[in-house]
Amino acid sequence: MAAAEKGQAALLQGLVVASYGRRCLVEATDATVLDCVTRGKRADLACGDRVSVARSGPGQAVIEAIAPRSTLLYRSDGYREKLIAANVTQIVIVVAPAPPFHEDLVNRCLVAAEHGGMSAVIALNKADLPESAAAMAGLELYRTLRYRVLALSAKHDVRPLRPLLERETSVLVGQSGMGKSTIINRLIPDAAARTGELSRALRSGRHTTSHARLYHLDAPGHIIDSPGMQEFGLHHLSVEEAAHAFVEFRRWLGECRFRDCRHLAEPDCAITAACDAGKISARRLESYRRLARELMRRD
Ligand SMILES: Nc1nc2c(ncn2[C@@H]2O[C@H](COP(=O)(O)OP(=O)(O)OP(=O)(O)O)[C@@H](O)[C@H]2O)c(=O)[nH]1
Ligand SMILES: [Mg+2]
Ligand SMILES: [Zn+2]
Repeated sequence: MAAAEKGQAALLQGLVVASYGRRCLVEATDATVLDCVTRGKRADLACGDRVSVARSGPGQAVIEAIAPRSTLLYRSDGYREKLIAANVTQIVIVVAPAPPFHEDLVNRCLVAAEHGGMSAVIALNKADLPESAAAMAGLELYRTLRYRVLALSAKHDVRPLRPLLERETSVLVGQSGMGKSTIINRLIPDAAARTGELSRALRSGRHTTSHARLYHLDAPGHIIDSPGMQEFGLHHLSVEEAAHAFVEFRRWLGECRFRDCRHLAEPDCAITAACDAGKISARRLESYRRLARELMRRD
């Protein structure tokens, strides 16, 4: 009786395909898309969340529960957290030769992937541009760290990326203007129509993405487009966790003179020694140190 009154029999399972604060679009298991609101002030849903919803009107529902997440990708600065995507298995970091990309941002995306238990791929888009050879040379470093690095041109051919997406839930992340949405439009024909509608509605020549959006691939797998970012705050990490997320540091961690070494300027630091010996790239160590100093200012 109580259960029937609460309408529990009518609960539907679904997948959050877009999230806008307290509102989100949920694709139910019967493929209908419902415009949903959360209860109370709850606004912590992310694209990719699995939810239970109760219908509240035609095409509308209320979120009743969020299933435990296997992964959660998010940023955090000193003040707030920004959820990017839930339940993704893989992060595709999209970079391009132009506009120039920031290596620190790539490193921070990799740190977030390592810390969050997701695999990471680096995709150099706009391979049709002449500057792409130099950009690819700069990315060789990541190959030596055993990350997958590939080149593609969303304008011409996204095939190099396809096999990596099958059976994964991937999220495209990176700076604005790298071509994430162009890649999505190439992969998902239906997506192009949707972004086209949006830009016609807004009558802005710009197509910059404002919210994450999940799409289904024609093969098994899902892909999430996300808004471009300039910074990737990692204030939810400790300095130790940050060091551990630089994969090539791991074999030396624990070998410094001081047990609480932060690998900045301490004497007999195994990480500094490994860098001096050419085993760790100075670019990566500097990037780690910028992150560590930022986290220490927070503390
Ligand atoms: N030459 C070239 N230009 C491209 C390619 N892919 C995308 N672009 C261009 O790059 C610009 C930005 O592309 P978007 O797909 O909107 O970039 P985005 O990463 O989604 O940007 P945000 O949504 O702001 O994060 C557009 O003018 C695209 O036409 C490519 O492979 N080659
Ligand atoms: Mg975009
Ligand atoms: Zn050290």
